[in-house]
Amino acid sequence: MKLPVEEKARLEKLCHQFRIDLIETLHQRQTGHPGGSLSVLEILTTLYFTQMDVDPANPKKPDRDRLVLGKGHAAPALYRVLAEKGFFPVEEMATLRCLDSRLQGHPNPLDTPGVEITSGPLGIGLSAALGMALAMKLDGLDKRVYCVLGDGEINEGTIWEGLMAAVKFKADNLCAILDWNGVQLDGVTEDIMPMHNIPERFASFGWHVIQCDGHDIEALYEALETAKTVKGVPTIILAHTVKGKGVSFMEGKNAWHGKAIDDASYEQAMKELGGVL
Ligand SMILES: Cc1ncc(C[n+]2csc(CCOP(=O)(O)OP(=O)(O)O)c2C)c(N)n1
Ligand SMILES: [Mg+2]
Repeated sequence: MKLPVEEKARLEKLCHQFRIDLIETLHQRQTGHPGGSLSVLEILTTLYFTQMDVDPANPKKPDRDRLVLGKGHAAPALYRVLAEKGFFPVEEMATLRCLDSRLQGHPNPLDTPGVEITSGPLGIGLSAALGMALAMKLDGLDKRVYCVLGDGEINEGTIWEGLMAAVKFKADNLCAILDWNGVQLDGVTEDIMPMHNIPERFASFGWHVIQCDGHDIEALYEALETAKTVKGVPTIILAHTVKGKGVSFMEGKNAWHGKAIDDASYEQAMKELGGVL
């Protein structure tokens, strides 16, 4: 199935607006994680606007698809997409990380409508997502669980335990998406902990592996559509992305992993994105 051209254009425009809005919020609040939020935007947007069955009016309806943001530090991107879906007002983004705000630095399902599980400690998301996927099967629900992982996050041993278990339990309603931006908090992922042959590694654990451009909404859509047809094993989409995507001086730079945006950088970023200062 093809994504209609108008829908693709609409979602691309949305992602551009999300980039501007995130720079605005993170500058205003002087906190947050720009790099990993900018790299995951198309992934989250494609999931929420072309795939997932969720209802902002009834966030806990039992027969829903679920998303686990393993790389929980990209919460600002998740919040912006959830706000656009209607889970809470977009204006609430201005309260990011304020005391008593529903939008904390890492996702919290007790406070934030649309958030499924706490994440932040890297490595816990995949196993949690697997538990949800298996529970859905036990409940006879034909729904899916998506788990977005960072490429630094997959250094964690718990990820590899989850990968094994998902194959053993034939969790074909589980789809992981790797935000493969090549950079983590303090450097290039291949330097911090070399993980050669990433596609072969996942395949050798028994997962169905798909690769695509993680900033190309059509490619993501097609990968997600294909994943739904894979039976008997879970699928991982290795989405090639750029950390800090869209802001030249942030792209590929671990320095922008979790840095507050100063005034000069804010002005430069807004100029590049065509945002209003
Ligand atoms: C268990 C654990 N160890 C360390 C950290 C600190 N930390 C937060 S983000 C991050 C790097 C994550 O890199 P990656 O998964 O590649 O994320 P992205 O590049 O998408 O931002 C680290 C080490 C953490 N949150 N959890
Ligand atoms: Mg990374």
